[in-house]
Parts: sequence; C-alpha cells; structure tokens
Amino acid sequence: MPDLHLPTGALADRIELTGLTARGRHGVFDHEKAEGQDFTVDIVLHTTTARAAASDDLSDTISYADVADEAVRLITGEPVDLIETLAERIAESALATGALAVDVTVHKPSAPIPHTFGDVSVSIRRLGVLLATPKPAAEVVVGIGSNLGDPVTQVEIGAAKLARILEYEQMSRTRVTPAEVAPSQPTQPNYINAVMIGRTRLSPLGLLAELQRIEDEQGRTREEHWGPRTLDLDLISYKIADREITSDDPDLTLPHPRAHLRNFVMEPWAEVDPWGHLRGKPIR
Ligand code: PH2
Ligand code: MG
Ligand code: MG
Repeated sequence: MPDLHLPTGALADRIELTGLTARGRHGVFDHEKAEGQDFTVDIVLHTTTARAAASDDLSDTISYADVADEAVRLITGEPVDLIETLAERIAESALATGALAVDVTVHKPSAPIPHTFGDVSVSIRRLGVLLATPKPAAEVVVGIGSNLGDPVTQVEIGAAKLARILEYEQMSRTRVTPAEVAPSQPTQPNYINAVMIGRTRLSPLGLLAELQRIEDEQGRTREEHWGPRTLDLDLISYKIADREITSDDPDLTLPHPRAHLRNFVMEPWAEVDPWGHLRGKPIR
C-alpha cells in the first residue's frame, strides 16, 4: 500500500482470492470477441477481520464467494477491448463490499502476442472512501472533550492543534458539562466540551490518525472505555459535497453513533453551524 498515515491496526488484514479463472471475450481483435479465451483474476481485499474473528459470523466480514461471483459475472459478461477496463470494473465491484481498498490483477495468458511469453497482466489498486482523498475537500465536525489534568488547558491546546489540520475552521465556545457515564460506572469529574467544524483534504482514516496523534501528544491513555480522559477528539461527521459518509468499520463508525443523543455535542455544533445536518435531520 502507499505509505498512508493510518490508525494503528488499519490495513493490517487482507482477504486474498487468486487464480479465479473464467472464459471471456475481451480483446481488441475480432477473433478474440468471436472465440473467447481464459482470463485469470487475483483480488486482494484490504479490510479488518478482527470483528468476524471474534463473532465467527459471516455477516461480520466480506464473503469471498460473493466477490468471486461478481468477478466471474464481469469476466464472462459484456466484452471490452482492454484488460484495464475489466480490472477497473472488478475493482469497483469489490470495493462495493465495503473493503478499505482493493488490489486487482487481470491475467490474459493466451493474449494474441506472436512471441513466446509466460503471461501478461494489469494490476491496479483502488481506495475506498475511508482512505481516498476527498474531492472537493470534506466538511468535518470534531467533538472536543476533557475531564482530566487541567481540562480547560487541554481543550485549548487540543483546539489549537486541530486548527492546524483543518481549514476554514470555526470553534464553538467551551462549556462545562456533567460527565455522562455508563450506568455501572462511578461518577467522574465534569467535562469541558466544545466542537470545531472545518474542511480537510485528509481521508476519514487519515483524519482519525491525526486526531489520535494529538490525543496521544496530550498524554491520552486508553485503559477504560468511557474512562476519564485528558483529551478526547471525536470525529462526529464527515461530508463530501453535502453527502454524509457512513461507515461501520471497526476503526471508525460514521457518523458518530451517539453524537445525536449528546447535548454536549449537538449544542456547540449548532452554535457554529446553525444549518448543520446529521443523519438527514437538521441539528436544531
Ligand atoms: N465523553 C465521553 C463520556 N461522557 N460526558 C460529557 N459530559 N462529555 C464528554 O465529552 C463525554 C462524556 C466519552 O468520550
Ligand atoms: Mg468521546
Ligand atoms: Mg473518542
């Protein structure tokens, strides 16, 4: 993969399907369209397999059989002139499964080359929306919170660092909010909360990695789920051309699954973006 700055763990796992072979009629020459020949495809799906490994449930992963079915449908379907075109179509269908990225190779070992040769192939890599550079720049909403180690200063420093990553950024006022804790948890100190909106050309996972880097620089530890924290930067919403990106990737749920239930997010957001929308609904 290109050297992408990513959250730890992202792009570590792959599902690979190799040697998938079917007869197709792709080629520039009439005799290739008339007679057809074998095409062999290799597909690498970059995804995160931990959730499926824990549940042992097919619905938590990408079914390689479905990917194979789609690829064979494209190999045996409408003829195209170039294996580049075939590879592009197969990559597009493989990305539609929700993979983070895909690598596709199309081999044409019986290509009409009047020489002795072993194989000829085209290999491409295509990035899914969580990794691709947004065009135009994405509009993002980031929740800022702290309830440990001088929270007012933490939020101030966190916001200053975040402002260096975003463009056209706008920061809400900060407010003191009672800690929302899980029913089983002991009470915690009040939080300082705020929201920053702005634009970025970072991909969703690229931005998440930057947020985690800032949290780490501010001494964030990750022992307890919903534990007190020195600095919490949550990606609430990520929009490209007004389209809200959705994701249930284990590294990044979009939009934030609980933001719409939290006054400490919705109030400061509405302050800087009165016309904002979340999950298709106006935020105020
Ligand atoms: N963040 C949490 C859990 N509870 N409560 C308040 N008031 N503010 C927060 O930012 C907050 C919380 C987990 O991130
Ligand atoms: Mg949070
Ligand atoms: Mg968080």
